[in-house]
Amino acid sequence: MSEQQLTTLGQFIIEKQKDFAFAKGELSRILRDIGIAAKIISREVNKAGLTHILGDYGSVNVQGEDVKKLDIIGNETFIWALEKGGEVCAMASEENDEMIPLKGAYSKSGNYVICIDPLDGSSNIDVNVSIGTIFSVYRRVSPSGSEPTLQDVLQPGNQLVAAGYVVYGSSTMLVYSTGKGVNGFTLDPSIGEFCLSHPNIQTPADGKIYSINEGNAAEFPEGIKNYLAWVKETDKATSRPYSARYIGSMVADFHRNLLKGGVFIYPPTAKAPNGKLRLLFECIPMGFISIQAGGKAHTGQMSVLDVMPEQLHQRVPIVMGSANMVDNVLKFLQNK
Ligand code: FDP
Repeated sequence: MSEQQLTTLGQFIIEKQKDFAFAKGELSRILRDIGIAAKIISREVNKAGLTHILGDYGSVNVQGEDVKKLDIIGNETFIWALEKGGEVCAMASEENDEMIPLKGAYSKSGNYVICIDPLDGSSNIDVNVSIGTIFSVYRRVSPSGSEPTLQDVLQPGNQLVAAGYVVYGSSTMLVYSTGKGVNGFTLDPSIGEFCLSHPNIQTPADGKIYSINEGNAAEFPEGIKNYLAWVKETDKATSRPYSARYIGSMVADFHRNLLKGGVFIYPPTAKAPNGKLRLLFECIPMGFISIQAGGKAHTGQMSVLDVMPEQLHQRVPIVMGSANMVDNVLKFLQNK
């Protein structure tokens, strides 16, 4: 693509602001700040092996400096970027037990809150496998200018204003939606900009990929065990057997399935009866993207966007991806 044809994330956000009557530019500024934080984290991820930021938080390097884990760096980068902006009054992070009221000069009067998983797939950081950032944006429910409350962040996905993710893979991509479709941007390191590379992403209704940690199969519900036996049968009409693809880094597994068609499942297990993934930080935002791209996202009980969060770190089972594949998994779950 010639440079004259490029659309940067910043240009795209400003263009799209016109879609929202009465928009005051606050959401646009939040998305811009998220883009800046993502570029900083991408830079840190890319040089992680060189600069002693792999490994456990709490240790000290040979120069006597604190070794910061990448997920701590990710968290701090988002707090810094959002405090500077002033549109966000509070943040909830996978890294913090409690909600974080932001302390920027204008934060208290910010009309939005953000939920964030700064570095998802962290068990993959030390081995140079793709990882990601997941974010979601809500309007606060407490009055502007007051102290933000837990109710501001404990909102169901059907109240989302925007959500998205960044995947730090063979290239860095930012994918987001404000409820009017899904667009993907690839970071061009030569100009330091996210450029529109995947406009209006539509996920295929069907696919041949299933993504699940099958090592836990003995603990899965009967319906999922039956589904896993079914995907391995040979049947030309339904393109079976399917392919198993599981990186163990949800953003990367999700991103591949979004583009190629597939289903991502993290079911309940005997050890984790609500599954492993977090409702606010992982399932709602990724479910929103899936649905916006024409896919589905379900807990087995209801659409993930209809779950009313009760706790910051609540977990839910999740089935999400290509619409027909999700429906099929749900059928197996119902028939057990
Ligand atoms: P991680 O623990 O490495 O941060 O919820 C986090 C997550 O990774 C997801 O990114 C990933 O899909 C899942 O956990 C992997 O869990 P299992 O190892 O149980 O499969």
